[in-house]
Amino acid sequence: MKVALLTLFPDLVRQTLTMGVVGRAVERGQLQLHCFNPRDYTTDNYRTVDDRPFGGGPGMVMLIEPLMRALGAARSVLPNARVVSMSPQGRRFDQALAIEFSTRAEIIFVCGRYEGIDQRFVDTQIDEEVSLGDFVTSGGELPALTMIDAATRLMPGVLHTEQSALEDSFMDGVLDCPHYTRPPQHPLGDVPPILLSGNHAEIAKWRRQQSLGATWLRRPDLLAKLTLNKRDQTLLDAFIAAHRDKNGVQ
Ligand code: 9D3
Repeated sequence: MKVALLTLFPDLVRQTLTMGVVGRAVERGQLQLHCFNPRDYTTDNYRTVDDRPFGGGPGMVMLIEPLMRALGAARSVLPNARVVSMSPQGRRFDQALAIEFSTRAEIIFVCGRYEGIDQRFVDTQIDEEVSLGDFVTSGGELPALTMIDAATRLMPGVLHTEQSALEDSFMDGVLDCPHYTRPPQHPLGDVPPILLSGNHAEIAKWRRQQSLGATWLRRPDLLAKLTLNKRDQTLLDAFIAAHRDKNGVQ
Protein backbone atom coordinates (compact mmCIF):
# COMPACT_ATOMS: atom_id res chain seq x y z
CA MET A 1 0.00 0.00 0.00
CA LYS A 2 1.19 3.48 -0.88
CA VAL A 3 0.03 6.31 1.38
CA ALA A 4 0.53 10.04 0.93
CA LEU A 5 -0.32 12.55 3.65
CA LEU A 6 -0.89 16.26 3.28
CA THR A 7 0.20 17.58 6.66
CA LEU A 8 1.71 20.64 8.33
CA PHE A 9 3.49 18.20 10.71
CA PRO A 10 5.36 15.73 8.49
CA ASP A 11 7.89 15.00 11.29
CA LEU A 12 5.10 13.88 13.62
CA VAL A 13 3.81 11.52 10.93
CA ARG A 14 7.20 10.15 9.82
CA GLN A 15 8.47 9.67 13.40
CA THR A 16 5.36 7.82 14.49
CA LEU A 17 5.40 5.48 11.51
CA THR A 18 8.97 4.31 12.23
CA MET A 19 7.83 2.39 15.30
CA GLY A 20 6.40 -1.04 15.98
CA VAL A 21 4.44 -3.14 13.52
CA VAL A 22 3.88 -0.26 11.08
CA GLY A 23 7.54 0.77 11.25
CA ARG A 24 8.53 -2.74 10.21
CA ALA A 25 6.04 -2.67 7.34
CA VAL A 26 7.70 0.56 6.13
CA GLU A 27 11.18 -1.01 6.45
CA ARG A 28 10.06 -4.02 4.42
CA GLY A 29 8.47 -1.84 1.73
CA GLN A 30 4.97 -3.19 2.43
CA LEU A 31 3.89 0.37 3.28
CA GLN A 32 5.26 3.32 1.30
CA LEU A 33 4.88 6.78 2.82
CA HIS A 34 5.03 10.19 1.21
CA CYS A 35 4.46 13.42 3.17
CA PHE A 36 3.58 16.70 1.48
CA ASN A 37 3.66 19.85 3.60
CA PRO A 38 1.33 22.59 2.28
CA ARG A 39 3.81 25.09 3.74
CA ASP A 40 6.37 23.94 1.16
CA TYR A 41 3.89 24.94 -1.55
CA THR A 42 3.34 28.55 -0.43
CA THR A 43 4.57 31.50 -2.50
CA ASP A 44 4.69 34.37 0.04
CA ASN A 45 7.61 35.28 2.30
CA TYR A 46 5.69 34.27 5.43
CA ARG A 47 4.85 30.82 3.99
CA THR A 48 1.21 31.40 4.91
CA VAL A 49 -1.06 28.33 4.99
CA ASP A 50 -4.13 29.81 6.75
CA ASP A 51 -6.28 32.93 6.87
CA ARG A 52 -9.21 34.39 8.81
CA PRO A 53 -12.68 33.00 8.15
CA PHE A 54 -15.13 35.00 6.02
CA GLY A 55 -18.13 35.84 8.17
CA GLY A 56 -15.93 36.20 11.24
CA GLY A 57 -15.47 33.93 14.22
CA PRO A 58 -12.58 32.35 16.06
CA GLY A 59 -9.73 30.37 14.55
CA MET A 60 -8.19 30.21 11.12
CA VAL A 61 -9.04 28.32 7.92
CA MET A 62 -6.57 26.46 5.71
CA LEU A 63 -6.01 28.20 2.36
CA ILE A 64 -6.97 26.49 -0.89
CA GLU A 65 -3.83 27.16 -2.94
CA PRO A 66 -1.08 25.55 -0.78
CA LEU A 67 -3.36 22.51 -0.38
CA MET A 68 -4.02 22.33 -4.15
CA ARG A 69 -0.32 22.36 -4.98
CA ALA A 70 0.52 19.82 -2.27
CA LEU A 71 -2.31 17.60 -3.53
CA GLY A 72 -1.00 17.94 -7.10
CA ALA A 73 2.41 16.72 -5.94
CA ALA A 74 0.79 13.80 -4.07
CA ARG A 75 -1.33 12.87 -7.11
CA SER A 76 1.73 12.78 -9.34
CA VAL A 77 3.19 10.09 -7.03
CA LEU A 78 -0.12 8.27 -6.41
CA PRO A 79 -2.18 8.86 -9.58
CA ASN A 80 -4.96 6.37 -8.71
CA ALA A 81 -5.47 7.26 -5.05
CA ARG A 82 -8.80 8.16 -3.50
CA VAL A 83 -8.45 11.38 -1.49
CA VAL A 84 -9.59 10.93 2.11
CA SER A 85 -10.02 13.88 4.44
CA MET A 86 -9.77 13.43 8.19
CA SER A 87 -12.69 15.42 9.55
CA PRO A 88 -15.04 15.47 12.54
CA GLN A 89 -17.85 15.70 9.94
CA GLY A 90 -16.82 12.40 8.36
CA ARG A 91 -18.11 8.84 8.41
CA ARG A 92 -17.12 7.08 11.62
CA PHE A 93 -14.02 4.88 11.25
CA ASP A 94 -14.43 1.24 12.28
CA GLN A 95 -12.82 -2.16 11.70
CA ALA A 96 -14.83 -2.70 8.51
CA LEU A 97 -13.35 0.50 7.03
CA ALA A 98 -9.87 -0.53 8.28
CA ILE A 99 -10.28 -3.79 6.34
CA GLU A 100 -11.35 -1.85 3.24
CA PHE A 101 -8.41 0.58 3.51
CA SER A 102 -6.01 -2.37 3.91
CA THR A 103 -7.02 -3.62 0.43
CA ARG A 104 -6.41 -0.33 -1.37
CA ALA A 105 -3.21 0.15 -3.38
CA GLU A 106 -3.04 3.94 -2.91
CA ILE A 107 -4.60 6.43 -0.47
CA ILE A 108 -4.05 10.17 0.00
CA PHE A 109 -4.94 11.49 3.48
CA VAL A 110 -5.55 15.21 3.91
CA CYS A 111 -4.95 16.29 7.52
CA GLY A 112 -6.62 19.51 8.62
CA ARG A 113 -5.36 21.88 11.32
CA TYR A 114 -6.83 25.07 12.79
CA GLU A 115 -10.64 25.32 12.46
CA GLY A 116 -10.59 23.35 9.21
CA ILE A 117 -10.17 23.52 5.45
CA ASP A 118 -11.81 25.94 2.98
CA GLN A 119 -15.04 24.15 2.04
CA ARG A 120 -14.44 24.67 -1.71
CA PHE A 121 -11.37 22.41 -1.47
CA VAL A 122 -13.40 19.80 0.42
CA ASP A 123 -16.31 19.92 -2.03
CA THR A 124 -14.20 19.52 -5.16
CA GLN A 125 -11.09 17.53 -4.16
CA ILE A 126 -12.13 15.13 -1.40
CA ASP A 127 -13.63 11.71 -2.21
CA GLU A 128 -14.56 10.75 1.34
CA GLU A 129 -14.43 12.25 4.86
CA VAL A 130 -13.63 10.02 7.84
CA SER A 131 -13.82 10.74 11.58
CA LEU A 132 -12.39 8.78 14.49
CA GLY A 133 -15.36 9.55 16.74
CA ASP A 134 -17.22 12.21 18.66
CA PHE A 135 -14.38 14.02 20.38
CA VAL A 136 -12.15 16.92 19.36
CA THR A 137 -8.49 16.46 18.45
CA SER A 138 -6.26 19.38 17.45
CA GLY A 139 -5.82 18.13 13.90
CA GLY A 140 -6.20 15.26 11.46
CA GLU A 141 -2.72 13.78 11.89
CA LEU A 142 -3.32 11.55 14.91
CA PRO A 143 -6.61 10.28 13.46
CA ALA A 144 -4.85 9.56 10.12
CA LEU A 145 -2.01 7.73 11.91
CA THR A 146 -4.56 5.64 13.78
CA MET A 147 -6.30 4.66 10.55
CA ILE A 148 -2.99 3.84 8.83
CA ASP A 149 -1.99 1.71 11.84
CA ALA A 150 -5.31 -0.14 11.86
CA ALA A 151 -5.19 -0.80 8.09
CA THR A 152 -1.49 -1.70 7.83
CA ARG A 153 -1.59 -4.47 10.44
CA LEU A 154 -4.36 -6.12 8.38
CA MET A 155 -2.25 -6.30 5.21
CA PRO A 156 -1.07 -9.80 4.29
CA GLY A 157 2.43 -10.54 5.63
CA VAL A 158 2.60 -7.57 8.02
CA LEU A 159 1.83 -9.28 11.33
CA HIS A 160 4.15 -12.01 12.58
CA THR A 161 1.27 -14.33 13.27
CA GLU A 162 -1.38 -13.84 10.59
CA GLN A 163 -3.68 -15.42 13.18
CA SER A 164 -3.40 -12.38 15.49
CA ALA A 165 -5.30 -10.14 13.08
CA LEU A 166 -7.99 -12.76 12.49
CA GLU A 167 -8.45 -13.38 16.21
CA ASP A 168 -8.76 -9.66 16.97
CA SER A 169 -11.58 -8.35 19.03
CA PHE A 170 -14.28 -7.07 16.66
CA MET A 171 -13.35 -9.57 13.97
CA ASP A 172 -16.26 -11.60 15.27
CA GLY A 173 -18.06 -8.74 17.01
CA VAL A 174 -17.19 -9.54 20.65
CA LEU A 175 -14.59 -8.15 23.06
CA ASP A 176 -11.32 -9.94 23.75
CA CYS A 177 -10.88 -12.30 26.71
CA PRO A 178 -8.45 -11.52 29.59
CA HIS A 179 -4.80 -12.52 29.17
CA TYR A 180 -2.28 -13.75 31.79
CA THR A 181 1.39 -14.64 31.82
CA ARG A 182 3.98 -15.69 34.40
CA PRO A 183 4.10 -15.85 37.33
CA PRO A 184 0.99 -17.98 37.95
CA GLN A 185 0.88 -16.78 41.57
CA HIS A 186 1.46 -13.14 42.41
CA PRO A 187 0.52 -10.77 45.26
CA LEU A 188 -1.94 -9.15 42.79
CA GLY A 189 -3.72 -12.48 42.31
CA ASP A 190 -3.61 -15.97 40.84
CA VAL A 191 -4.03 -16.92 37.19
CA PRO A 192 -7.41 -18.66 36.65
CA PRO A 193 -6.60 -22.39 37.19
CA ILE A 194 -8.29 -23.47 33.95
CA LEU A 195 -5.52 -21.71 31.96
CA LEU A 196 -2.90 -23.86 33.70
CA SER A 197 -4.83 -27.11 33.19
CA GLY A 198 -3.50 -27.99 29.74
CA ASN A 199 -7.07 -28.83 28.65
CA HIS A 200 -7.24 -26.88 25.41
CA ALA A 201 -10.92 -27.51 24.70
CA GLU A 202 -11.87 -26.24 28.18
CA ILE A 203 -9.52 -23.26 27.82
CA ALA A 204 -11.10 -22.27 24.49
CA LYS A 205 -14.56 -22.60 26.08
CA TRP A 206 -13.55 -20.45 29.08
CA ARG A 207 -12.06 -17.76 26.82
CA ARG A 208 -15.16 -17.66 24.63
CA GLN A 209 -17.32 -17.34 27.74
CA GLN A 210 -15.15 -14.49 29.08
CA SER A 211 -15.41 -12.70 25.71
CA LEU A 212 -19.18 -13.04 25.58
CA GLY A 213 -19.51 -12.06 29.26
CA ALA A 214 -17.32 -8.96 28.90
CA THR A 215 -19.32 -7.92 25.83
CA TRP A 216 -22.59 -8.41 27.74
CA LEU A 217 -21.29 -6.33 30.67
CA ARG A 218 -19.52 -3.52 28.78
CA ARG A 219 -20.79 -3.39 25.20
CA PRO A 220 -24.43 -4.48 25.03
CA ASP A 221 -24.60 -2.50 21.76
CA LEU A 222 -22.19 -5.00 20.15
CA LEU A 223 -24.07 -7.97 21.58
CA ALA A 224 -27.36 -6.65 20.19
CA LYS A 225 -25.94 -6.87 16.65
CA LEU A 226 -25.16 -10.60 17.00
CA THR A 227 -27.27 -13.70 16.74
CA LEU A 228 -25.56 -16.20 19.04
CA ASN A 229 -25.50 -19.87 18.20
CA LYS A 230 -26.76 -22.33 20.83
CA ARG A 231 -23.28 -23.04 22.19
CA ASP A 232 -22.47 -19.31 22.66
CA GLN A 233 -25.90 -18.64 24.16
CA THR A 234 -25.38 -21.43 26.71
CA LEU A 235 -21.93 -20.07 27.65
CA LEU A 236 -23.34 -16.54 28.05
CA ASP A 237 -26.36 -17.75 30.05
CA ALA A 238 -23.98 -19.49 32.49
CA PHE A 239 -21.83 -16.34 32.73
CA ILE A 240 -24.91 -14.20 33.45
CA ALA A 241 -26.18 -16.67 36.08
CA ALA A 242 -22.77 -16.70 37.83
CA HIS A 243 -22.61 -12.91 37.62
CA ARG A 244 -26.07 -12.56 39.22
CA ASP A 245 -25.16 -15.02 42.00
CA LYS A 246 -22.00 -13.07 42.73
CA ASN A 247 -23.66 -9.63 42.76
CA GLY A 248 -27.13 -10.55 44.02
CA VAL A 249 -30.25 -10.15 41.89
CA GLN A 250 -31.16 -6.48 41.45
C1 9D3 B 1 -16.51 23.29 16.82
C2 9D3 B 1 -15.31 24.01 16.32
N1 9D3 B 1 -14.10 23.21 16.22
C3 9D3 B 1 -13.81 22.56 17.49
C4 9D3 B 1 -13.04 23.43 18.40
C5 9D3 B 1 -14.27 22.22 15.14
C6 9D3 B 1 -13.06 21.39 14.91
C7 9D3 B 1 -12.01 21.86 14.12
C8 9D3 B 1 -10.88 21.07 13.93
C9 9D3 B 1 -12.92 20.16 15.50
C10 9D3 B 1 -11.78 19.37 15.31
C11 9D3 B 1 -10.75 19.86 14.52
C12 9D3 B 1 -9.52 19.04 14.31
N2 9D3 B 1 -9.82 17.61 14.28
C13 9D3 B 1 -9.92 16.95 13.14
O1 9D3 B 1 -9.71 17.52 12.09
C14 9D3 B 1 -10.30 15.56 13.13
C15 9D3 B 1 -10.98 14.76 14.10
C16 9D3 B 1 -11.47 15.05 15.40
O2 9D3 B 1 -11.37 16.17 15.94
N3 9D3 B 1 -12.09 14.06 16.08
C17 9D3 B 1 -12.23 12.80 15.59
N4 9D3 B 1 -11.80 12.49 14.38
C18 9D3 B 1 -11.17 13.46 13.66
S1 9D3 B 1 -10.56 13.26 12.13
C19 9D3 B 1 -10.03 14.81 12.02
